[in-house]
Amino acid sequence: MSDIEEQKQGWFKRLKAGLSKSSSKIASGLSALVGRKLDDALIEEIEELLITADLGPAPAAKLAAGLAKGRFDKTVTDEELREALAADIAAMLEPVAKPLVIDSAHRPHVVLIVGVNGSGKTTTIGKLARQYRDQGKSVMLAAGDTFRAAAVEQLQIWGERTGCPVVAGKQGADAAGLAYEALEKARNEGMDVLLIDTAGRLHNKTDLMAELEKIIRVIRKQDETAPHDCVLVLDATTGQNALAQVQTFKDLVDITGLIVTKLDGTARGGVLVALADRFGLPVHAVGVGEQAEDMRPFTAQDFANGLLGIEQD
Ligand SMILES: Nc1nc2c(ncn2[C@@H]2O[C@H](COP(=O)(O)OP(=O)(O)O)[C@@H](O)[C@H]2O)c(=O)[nH]1
Ligand SMILES: [Mg+2]
Repeated sequence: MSDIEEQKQGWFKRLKAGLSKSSSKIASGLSALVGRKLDDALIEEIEELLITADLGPAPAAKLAAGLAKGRFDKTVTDEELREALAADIAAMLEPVAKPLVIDSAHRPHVVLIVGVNGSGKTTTIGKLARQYRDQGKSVMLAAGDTFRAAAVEQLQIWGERTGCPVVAGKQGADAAGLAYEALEKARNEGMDVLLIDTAGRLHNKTDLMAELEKIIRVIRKQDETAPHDCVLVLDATTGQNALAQVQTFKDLVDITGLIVTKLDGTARGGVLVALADRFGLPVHAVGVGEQAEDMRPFTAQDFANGLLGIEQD
């Protein structure tokens, strides 16, 4: 096996382990249904199972109906159903599986990270920083969540861990001013990437919108093409609530893509299918743990196989 293949295998193992709660829910649900003829009643039960696994009503209906093609009135096996569902889910996810690409024409490429408190923004910044550092890029972090002192310290720790400079101010400092300062510094130092953390006080939507708009306005004074990406971080354990969060943030700022975290801690990995169906936003990566290396690229077939608990070679 080549190094790259070995690395891929490792990724898939970790993704599969991270998705084990979701896959065991779907797999055990399916195995309770097999050995029967695939009739309308069974199709409906499968549809319900997929809805309880957070895939969303529309995709669940589409997937269940898809199973009937060529199989109606036939006895189906567990494996057959899982393989067929994985293939159809992969086809649904394929269009949104897109990595967060750093454009070297931008110096730096500015990524604004948004999301509600606790969704995993700061941790995701640490993971992205590690990933880009491993690719040999220079990365600067901006502690734009100035609301809580702990948030600034947390980002500073990630900076130390990943060997990236952190621009931080005092607690309560103006987030936009800090973002401006960070961009100025990153430009002067010729950084490849600037990752900007933000606060996620969603209970005060007006304040949050004002803050995010101001950050964007001031960084555009230096680079009118920035931010080059605005990534919404979503916690998969919130299930269907993730859909509402996307809608809310889309109303506040121009979201360019998603990163979905905490897939290791939940049986709700199916929500990725619902998100893809509803919004069609790129999914750049998924979080499967709290460490810097616990982020996987989002690849449609791997994810679908992981979700259905299918072995992969
Ligand atoms: N299990 C797990 N925990 C995560 C993941 N991402 C973040 N966390 C944890 O979730 C909590 C909140 O994360 P944090 O990055 O501080 O969220 P923020 O408020 O959006 O910045 C922390 O305890 C993180 O360690 C993940 O992918 N898996
Ligand atoms: Mg944070």
